[in-house]
Amino acid sequence: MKFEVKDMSCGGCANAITRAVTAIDPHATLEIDVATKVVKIESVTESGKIITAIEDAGFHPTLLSS
Ligand SMILES: [Cu+2]
Repeated sequence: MKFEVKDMSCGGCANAITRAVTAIDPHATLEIDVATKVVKIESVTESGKIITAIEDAGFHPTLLSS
């Protein structure tokens, strides 16, 4: 699935998002582009739970495609 996270501005944000997602799915793989603010996530976890995890880390993701 693919998200836009507009309030992700640096590598620290990217790390926080990676930690949040891998905390709920240790097998998730993330591909993050801070410049375009796009986060691609490979995970069997439903998108709603991924969104909640990223929001709990303090960010506001928008689902672009699932
Ligand atoms: Cu940051």
